[in-house]
Amino acid sequence: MVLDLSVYLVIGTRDVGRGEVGATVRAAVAGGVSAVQLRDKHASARELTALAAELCDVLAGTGVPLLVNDRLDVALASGADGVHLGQSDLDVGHARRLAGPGFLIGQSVSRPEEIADVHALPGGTVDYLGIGPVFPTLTKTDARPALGLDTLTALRARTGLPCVGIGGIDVRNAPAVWATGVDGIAVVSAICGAPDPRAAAADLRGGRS
Ligand code: TZP
Ligand code: MG
Repeated sequence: MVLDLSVYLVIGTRDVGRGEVGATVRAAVAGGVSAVQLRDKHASARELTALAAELCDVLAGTGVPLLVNDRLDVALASGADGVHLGQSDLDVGHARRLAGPGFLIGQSVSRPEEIADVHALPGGTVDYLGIGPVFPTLTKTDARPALGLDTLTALRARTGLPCVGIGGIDVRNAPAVWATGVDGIAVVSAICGAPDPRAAAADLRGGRS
């Protein structure tokens, strides 16, 4: 699976409603979303596995990978393409050992030390970094303080790994985020909260200069 992070949709049942997750993903992919992460902090393991399997079906044949937030077990069990892990989740070294090669692993970072930790691991452990929150966001209640564009630029410059910015990104500020040198922008509300998720995805993609 080729990793195109350009417009990376992060979605869960609290963002659009249980019945709307599949339809929103389908519309967003039609608009140009290139990667999807299922992130649902309130779903049980069973609910999350069922939803991930449903999204695997939605994405089949599109070339768009599905990653599951937090839960490597759910990602593997459901047939997803990868997992996205934060600093308090299963560490990426153990995750790679369990998942083997060819499975996508993303890691959240917001400090230089966290990037150095990734660089200290064997090459190929982590496929991409999620850097954020770039701007203040109401979507993640326990988010760290916003980094701002200058810090995002500086963090991005520390690594050769693909990077995606996340947090408070919308169609207005997306061009400034692209200008930091990231490989993609990750959004929840800019697509999930839009009246037309397909058009929102297309607008975000179009902001790349
Ligand atoms: N991680 C850092 S900020 C964030 C996550 C999951 C939430 C992003 O949501 P939004 O609505 O795009 O600001
Ligand atoms: Mg996590």
